[in-house]
Amino acid sequence: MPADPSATLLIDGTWRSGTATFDVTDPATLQVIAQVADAGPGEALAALDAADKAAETWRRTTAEERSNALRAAAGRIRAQADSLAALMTSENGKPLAEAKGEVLGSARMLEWAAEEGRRANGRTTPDGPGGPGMVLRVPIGPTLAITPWNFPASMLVRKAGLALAAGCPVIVKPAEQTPLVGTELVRIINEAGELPAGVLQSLTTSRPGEVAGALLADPRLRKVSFTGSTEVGLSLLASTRDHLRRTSLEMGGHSPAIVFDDADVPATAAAVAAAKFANAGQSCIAINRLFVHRAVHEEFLALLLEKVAALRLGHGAAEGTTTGPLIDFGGLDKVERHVADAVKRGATVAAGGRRWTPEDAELTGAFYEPTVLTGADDTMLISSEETFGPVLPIYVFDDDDEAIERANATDYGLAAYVFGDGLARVWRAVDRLSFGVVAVNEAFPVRPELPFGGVKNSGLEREGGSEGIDAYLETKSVAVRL
Ligand code: TXE
Repeated sequence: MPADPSATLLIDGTWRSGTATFDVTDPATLQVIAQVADAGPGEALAALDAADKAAETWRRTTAEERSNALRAAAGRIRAQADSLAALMTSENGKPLAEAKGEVLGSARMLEWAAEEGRRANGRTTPDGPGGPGMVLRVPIGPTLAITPWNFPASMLVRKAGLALAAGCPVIVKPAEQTPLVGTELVRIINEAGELPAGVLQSLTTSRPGEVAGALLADPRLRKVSFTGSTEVGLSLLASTRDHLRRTSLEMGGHSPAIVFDDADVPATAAAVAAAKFANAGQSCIAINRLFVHRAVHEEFLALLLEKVAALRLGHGAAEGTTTGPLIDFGGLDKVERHVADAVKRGATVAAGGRRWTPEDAELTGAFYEPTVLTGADDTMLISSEETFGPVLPIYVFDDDDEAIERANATDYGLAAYVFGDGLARVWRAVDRLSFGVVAVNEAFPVRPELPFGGVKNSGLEREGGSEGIDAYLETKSVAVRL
């Protein structure tokens, strides 16, 4: 750690304090746990100057050198997984085991980026009039990564790792609620990878609009990669009206899950509970609408309710906690609004359905009980808006086509889940679901080797897979006359 713990701005190879700081709080207790530097537009532009200078240096390193740097960083992250997880839990609230899983997943993503960056091959074309043609893949240039609070390690490492592997300098801007683990990861990647100044930089700020605004107004910024709300994502896209630049957006989802009547019901109940209630439901791929075939509905519900009854709310760092608080009371209000609307329109609360009142008086955060609603229908708010909380509405269906059609009836298109055994039936659903990611009998469809991202209003471009590297490369065609 540096002498001044609020020196959280990494600009041009030096850790700096800002002219001001802002507080970071533990969402379970609402206690202030740290103060970090509050960057403004001036610091943002200093970072862009350094990134612009570093772009040529970084591009000229070999793919192997970049790969080695990322691999070294991944090893260091693995070695420090416990302390990074504790830091994440303190600012995000998720249980330690989930936080550690996310840290280790981030190391795997870096390792993937390290490997895949070495395979960013172009191609040659057959002879034209005077000779062959070549298709080169070249780094885009300085990039900005704007990341959310719900997965503060994996979102940041995914974007930064893929950018660095492709040969692009990257400025990361972690969410204001969770700047600590992101800053620590930047420190580790920078040190372990021995990165040249300006290649990886970090801006903590409570004024994301101003900081991003300064960078977006500058044509030297060649790419922005964003995960967060639809509103902010669309504003980033609008900024390309003045300076056209590549934009990767991941703006949430409204994931359906379909449970066919030939599914392994106990395994499906366990997978659905895991996919829904991880991170207290605050995930862009959390199941938001669960369609269950009438023939297995009763058996499934009983098993699901057992799983939900076993969940334990509490401080993420406490032994046995499975479910932490929501990030803030704004998130809680939205959850309450959705549940009240569903109940008013005829849904039944089968589990939860209210704020959690802990015995421990220190737990003053926004806790909400894991909730299951039965008798949901497509008119409810919860059926069209992303809840981003621990609430699972169940819809009963009789016919596969009907379930697929209702599952597709959303403006979002990030992830969908299918549970069943018959290959043809499952395949038909996979084929017809309009989503960027489809999970088959699987609770966690995120793997480094699979491109992650959505269609429709869920976003643009992909992270992970070879597509994840492509997102940081431009194509340059060379026509040769010999
Ligand atoms: O998102 P914001 P919030 C959804 C989810 C949630 C809602 C609001 O439904 O309830 O969005 O969450 C930065 N210019 N998701 O308010 O504000 C901000 O600092 C540039 C889905 O937290 O979009 C942070 O780094 N950047 C989701 C990032 O954008 C700006 C994850 C996300 O914050 C900015 C999070 C601006 N004007 C929320 N304003 C997912 N896809 O998983 C804010 N930011």
